[in-house]
Order: sequence, then C-alpha cells, then structure tokens
Amino acid sequence: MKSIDKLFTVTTAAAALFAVSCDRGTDESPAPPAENGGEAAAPADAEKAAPTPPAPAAPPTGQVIPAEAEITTKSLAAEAEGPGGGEWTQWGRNGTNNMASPATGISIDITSGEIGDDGEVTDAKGAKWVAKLGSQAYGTPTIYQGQVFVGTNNEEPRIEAVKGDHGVLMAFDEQTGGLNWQFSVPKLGAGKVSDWEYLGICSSMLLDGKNGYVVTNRGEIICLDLYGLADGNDGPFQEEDAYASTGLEKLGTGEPVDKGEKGADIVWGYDMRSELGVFPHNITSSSVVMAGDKIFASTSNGVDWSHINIPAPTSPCLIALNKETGELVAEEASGIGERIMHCNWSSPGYAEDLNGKATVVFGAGDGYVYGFDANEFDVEEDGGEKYNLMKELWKVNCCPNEYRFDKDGEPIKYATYPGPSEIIASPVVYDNKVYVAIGQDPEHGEGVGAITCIDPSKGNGDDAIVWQFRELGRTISTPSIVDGLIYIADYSGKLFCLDAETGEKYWEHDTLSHIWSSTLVVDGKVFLGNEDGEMVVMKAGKEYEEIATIEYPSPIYSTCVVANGTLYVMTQTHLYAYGQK
Ligand SMILES: [Ca+2]
Repeated sequence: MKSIDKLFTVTTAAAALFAVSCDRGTDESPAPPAENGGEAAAPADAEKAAPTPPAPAAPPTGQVIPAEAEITTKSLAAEAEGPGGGEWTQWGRNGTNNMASPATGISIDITSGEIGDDGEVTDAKGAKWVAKLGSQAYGTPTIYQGQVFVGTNNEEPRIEAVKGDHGVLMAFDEQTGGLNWQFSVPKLGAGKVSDWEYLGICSSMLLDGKNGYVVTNRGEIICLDLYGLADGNDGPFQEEDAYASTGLEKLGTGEPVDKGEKGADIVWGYDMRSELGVFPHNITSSSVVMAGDKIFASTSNGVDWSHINIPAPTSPCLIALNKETGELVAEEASGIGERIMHCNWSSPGYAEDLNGKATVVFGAGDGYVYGFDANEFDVEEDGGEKYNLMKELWKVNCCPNEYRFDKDGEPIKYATYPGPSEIIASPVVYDNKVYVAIGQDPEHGEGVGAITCIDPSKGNGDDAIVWQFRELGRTISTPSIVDGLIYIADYSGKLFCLDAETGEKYWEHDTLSHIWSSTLVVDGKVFLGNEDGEMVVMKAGKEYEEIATIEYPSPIYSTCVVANGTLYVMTQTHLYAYGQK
C-alpha cells in the first residue's frame, strides 16, 4: 500500500451510508434471469493485476492535489469545531449515522434558479455553483479535502468514451463545481433483477486518508484514489481501462475503454457477487462504515424477481474488509440470509464504545438490528480453510410481532399495508442508545412502521427495547437526533419530532409528498427534501414552526448535507452548493 496510508494512525469515526433505497418502477416484471449471483466464478482481482509503475499523468485543469504532508487526519474529524461544521466524510457524517452538523450561519435565503434548455442552472440565489448530474441521483454527497463526491448515472455524459447507461461517481472541485474526475461503472446487464436501469451509483463514498470507498451498482466495493489518475495510477489495481467494459467480473474479457485523464484510479476492488455468491435485489444500495482498519458493508443480498425465492440464503448480508488491501476479514453468519423479507439495503453504523464494546450496528433485511463485535470474531474451519464469523453482541426485533402475525398467529403477507417490514434506514447511535426505524422499498407503497429505541446495556432481545413509537409509517429515512429530540420522516410524507428518552411526540408535519430523503439538522433547523422537489425547513425544537419551503424542479431523493459552511442540496438532476464563494 501507499506509504501515505501509514500516516493515518487515528481511528476515524466510522461511516455508514444511506437510507435512500434505490428501487423504482415496477418490480413485478419477470425480467430475464440475471447473471446469477452465485455462479460467476471469474476471480475479482485486485491482487492479480501486475503492479507496473504508474506513468504520471497531467492533472486535469484546476485540480489541486495536496502534498502528502498536507493530507492530515484533522480534516477527517466530522466533529470538527468551527462555524463551518467541518467536512462531511461519509453517508451518516460519522459512524453514529446521526445527520446533524454543528455549523452555524447557514443561510436559507436561497432559490433553485432557472434551468435553461442546455440543462444549466442560472440565478440560483445563494449558490456558489450548481453542477449538472445524470438523470437520477441517489448517492448523497460527501465532502473532503477540497472535493465533493456524488453518485448518479451517465445520462449527462462527461467522458466521451463512456457511452450509455453506467453507474457514475463524480468528483467535483469544492470551490468551483468543476469536474475533477469521474468513476464509471458498467451495468450488470441483469435488468431490474440486480442492477436496475439508470439507477446509477446509490452509495455515498466514505473518505479517509487518500482513499474513498464506494459500493457500486454491480455489487462491488471499490477503493478509489481521491485524486484520480492525475497523480499516477496508484494501488495494486492497474486495469482501469479493462474495468470500464466489464467491471471486476470477467475482467480482461472486454474491449478496454480509455477514459483519459478524467478517469478514476482504482486502488483495489472486491466483487461481492462473485466472491460471496450474494444476490443483490434490484440494485446494490448502501454505504460502508469504517471501524479502525476495517470497513463494514451490507451486501444487498435479497430475494429474486419472484419475491419469494432467496437465491443465496447462506451468503453473508454484512461483511468486513481490510481497508488497505480489500481482503475479506469477516462475514455475518447469523442466518439473516434465510430470513430476508426483500433485501439488505441499510448502511451499517459504528460506535467505538457502545456498552463497553466497539460495535458495528446493522439494520438487517429480517427486521432485526444486530450489534456485532467490531474487532473479535469466531473462527470456523471448513475444509482446511479458516473463516472469521461476526460475533453477535445483541440482537433486537424492530418489527413488532403484531405486524408479523395476525391475531390467529398466521403470518401477515409481506408488502401488504399491515404487514412486516425490514430495515432500510440506517441505525443511529446517540447517548449509548440505538434508534432504528423499519420500512420497505418505496415501490411497495405505504404501510405500518415503527421506530424503536434500544439500550444494549439493558440486555438482549426485547429486554433492550426502551420504547417503540408506532404512529410512524414505513420509512427509509434515517433519523437525526439533537438536544434529546429525534426528527424522523416517513415515506407517507410526515416529519415527526419525538423525545429521544421517552418516545413522546412533540409535533408532526405533513409535507404532502412521499419522502425518501433523511433529515439534516443544522443551525437550529431541520432540512428535509421530498418527492415533489420541495426542501422543507422546520425549526428544530419542541415547538412546531414551519420556516420555509424551497422549490426545486425535480424530486429530492438524497439527503441535504453541510460541509465547511456550504449547504448541499441534491435533486435527481443537479447538485446545488449554497454558501460564500
Ligand atoms: Ca490504480
């Protein structure tokens, strides 16, 4: 690995991603059998790539590459003090997944401006810049070391050689919005089954040191060099051009695509489909979280198009990789795969000390939240091979039994209004407790939901439940918690303010539109985007007060974030950066 990585001895607060599921459109069409998740045997291979020395390339115009000494761990701390609130280096801002920023002075005297025939936005009041994205964008921005990273699709082609539908991660200059480089991921060609057309990259990239970690639409975890190819081709992986035609699977069997100086630099890659046999349902959608020298990732393992069969019931739903090498460190073996209702799209969280243990918190596809030991694993031997299996510290059912079974004890059908739900929103850690909401793919419509407060020090199972609030509908939105108050939205369009200790409701607000986004609390306000393209701004606190609604011309499915004093609002088609130039 690069020596630069050794500079970082500080354990960064970990990360998790993304409550915005990416599933749209009709799910029921019997799409052609996918490239089967378990069969693809082509080795995925960071390791076998020849480590030829990189040829230095000219930096793309305007891109500033810090000298190694300038890349410090200081900026990694999302807890950074200061009026700007610091950087935003991962989906949930830090491992707690609590999307709240200490920034102050965030102006809401802003507008979305006008979109011209060329798709460019002008006259957006308060905006430093507005960047055009693809036609759909779900990968909530992360911001670090002068760059802004977002996940979208290729319907606004930025690199000529990359043609047609792809998952795309764009790296913008933080000050100008100019494109520094772009990571382009070919589709699986599996249709709606495992890589839904035009959904793009649904993951927020976790940023650490000189690297970023992103989960692709192909079910891969890719470590990218944050400075692209501008400072040479880093890492063991040297086959970037070959990747562009096939992804990791069947690498080298396609026609290489030269993406030029704005192409991405892959450091290593891990293909969850070929390595683990997992079967991502519809799309792979979650972000990774970091725990020391490891990253933890949901595998998106799910049901097939029939919505009945689980093609890979014994494959893990959560894995840990070595962040330097991409090697598999440990896998979940709690049997989640056999109990999947639909999919595993929730991004895990991480707490360095939760009830005395470094804990990875995973909201699973079976409606349970799991606390796994982040450092110690059970070792199992099978055929001479050793496997590290994740150790359950605790496990709590977040889907009320009344949603799972009717009064006669019969199971209630999944994807019906009164039926059971899995976890898609990210679990949030706050004040030694864990807050978890249940929900389903928006495609399944509205239904009953709940948010549960869990205290792992009180025991395992139902004993750990402090309270459960059931007025909430199904949700894929991650809650924010500030000053003992929880703000959480549901898919039906409502935003609730609850007491974090008791679950008591202080107020609710109906935005009258479906909600996929999560809340952001900053500067005494709650920001929340909805499907009608409205960004609703409420006053944070026990008193109900609607402050503003800012209109956008397309839906907002990602979450607003604040970094270094700039407010980012991402619609399906544009990224607006509001702040001082
Ligand atoms: Ca490389």
